[in-house]
Amino acid sequence: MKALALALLLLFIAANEAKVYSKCELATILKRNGMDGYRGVKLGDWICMAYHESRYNSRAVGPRNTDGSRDYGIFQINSRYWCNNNQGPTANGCNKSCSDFTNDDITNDIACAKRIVRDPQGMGAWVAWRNHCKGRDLSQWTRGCRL
Ligand SMILES: [Ca+2]
Repeated sequence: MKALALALLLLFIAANEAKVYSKCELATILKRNGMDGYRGVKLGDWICMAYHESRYNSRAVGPRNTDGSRDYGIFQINSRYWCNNNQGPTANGCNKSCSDFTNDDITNDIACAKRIVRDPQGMGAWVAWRNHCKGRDLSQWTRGCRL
């Protein structure tokens, strides 16, 4: 009985542990989903952005922004514009619940990121990309990955 309780506890912990992708794991998934060169955005831009936004943590939820919104998941998708967290006004441009962006299946996160980058500001939508990736040599972000 004790062993069962322990097993259940471990299972519970595992289920709640954040999924943190490795650089190359993420690069492979993004490439497979057509992100390399999407709207002229290179794979390195996406990887660099995701690193600085979420440290590759697919369950990351950011602190409250000044407008009351929050940012969700590996790409830190914003609840004011792109998803609904039922905590204030949203344009919900990706027509998703924000909780769709905090699970380990990043397929819909990718679809929404593609939608975001189609807007005129492109990758500039991500502050971390502007501050850490824009105009830089991004070769390190795909280095050592078999793509
Ligand atoms: Ca997801």
